[in-house]
Amino acid sequence: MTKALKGVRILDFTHVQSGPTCTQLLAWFGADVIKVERPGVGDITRGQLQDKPKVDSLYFTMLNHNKRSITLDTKNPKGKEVLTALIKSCDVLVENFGPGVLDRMGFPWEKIHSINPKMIVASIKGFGPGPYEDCKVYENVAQCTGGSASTTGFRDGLPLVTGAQIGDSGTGLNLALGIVTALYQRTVTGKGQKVTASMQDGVLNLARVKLRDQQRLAHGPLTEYSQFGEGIPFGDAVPRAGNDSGGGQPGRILKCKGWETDPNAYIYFITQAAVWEKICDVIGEPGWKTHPDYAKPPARLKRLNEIFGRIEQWTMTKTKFEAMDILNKDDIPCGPILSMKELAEDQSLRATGTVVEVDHPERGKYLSVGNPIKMSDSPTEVKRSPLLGEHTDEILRQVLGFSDHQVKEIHDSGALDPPRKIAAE
Ligand code: CAO
Repeated sequence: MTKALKGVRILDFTHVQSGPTCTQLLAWFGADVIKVERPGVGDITRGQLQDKPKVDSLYFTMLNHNKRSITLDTKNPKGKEVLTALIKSCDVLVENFGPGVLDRMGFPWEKIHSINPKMIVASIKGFGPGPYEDCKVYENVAQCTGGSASTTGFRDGLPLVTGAQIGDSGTGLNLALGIVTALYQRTVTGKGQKVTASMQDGVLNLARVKLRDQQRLAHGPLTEYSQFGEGIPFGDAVPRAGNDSGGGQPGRILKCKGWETDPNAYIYFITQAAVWEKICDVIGEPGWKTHPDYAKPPARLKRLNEIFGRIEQWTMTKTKFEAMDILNKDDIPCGPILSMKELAEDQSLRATGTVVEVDHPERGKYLSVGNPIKMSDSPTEVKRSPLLGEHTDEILRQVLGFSDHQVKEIHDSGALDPPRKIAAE
């Protein structure tokens, strides 16, 4: 079976997390992804959060599957020649360098476009044009500046960052979509274009419902927030709403059997209006089906603490999985809080390839998250990440067509070695 992006070649200048998630997805769809890394160092994540000495970290291996690695000093004159050849033979250049790095390297958009007018140049930056455009950005900076942190956490606590990497992996997804869209447009125009995705924009896009609430606030309190039922006035900005649901159906995280010792013995429970009567039966409050204080959603909004307190009395008598089974029989929306341990051991996620075991020559077997997007005609095989520079000669010869003599010249030039330190005079 063929792969959707077979024949597309990517010059992958990405590092850390945001960019590599994008190119990993493209590689899973079949693109030939050539990761260009600094000689001797490589992507900095190879050596970060290492669990085994001198072995590529899980941080790196889990973000760089299915790619080939070439080391190249792009500040060396011969290195620049090799980079120019790569630009000529690739369809897309993807980068998430700090602002201005590509220009300082001597490869601004205009130059790349003149070398290869069909090339798509795709970039992730922390911010779009504006006061912060020159700033370097990491995940939590994006969460804080994109509206996520100010709306996450409890009203009386600090702003919180989430564990899901919405700034990095979220923006990587946006860029991947931009790239395939530009590839599609190129089939009509024959031209490349610039594609940019900023991490602040990406986070704000995911925090869209909170911008919705910001505008609703001008017309009165946000009645589905617990704060409303508690009689606490709203300020002029959307507050943190704890575990309240972001939609129109009130929800909460509730304790389940074992919560005293298990930090994940909880379930998310949604009091969807359509199944309210079933909820009343399950928790043993049939009288609430007709009682004017509970029967209709607007009446319940003022009593969410009391209602969820009563539901929790019931969930505490069940494990999260027992509660899930019982509630799902009645179509009551809920979800157990699954730990990473439980997800790692989940056999259904293994069966779909969402959790995969990968073998690596230096670290042995490890688990990774596979392709979250499933296509019936472009299946994903997850292949281990490359060692630093593992494919340098292969790329010089097979992709760029350099002769033995030329390859020797490139080696002799120092373009494939770490820059030599010049002794102080
Ligand atoms: N050969 C020679 N030099 C190379 C090279 C190569 N193959 N690859 C990279 N370099 C050089 C660059 O040219 C640059 O040099 P100058 O600063 O002298 O021009 C240098 O490496 C550093 O690049 P950088 O600014 O991208 O890296 P950093 O570690 O200082 O910053 C980061 C990292 C992530 C903060 C920054 O890249 C950034 O803001 N990126 C955009 C936002 C982003 O993607 N953030 C997500 C990070 S994951 O949380």
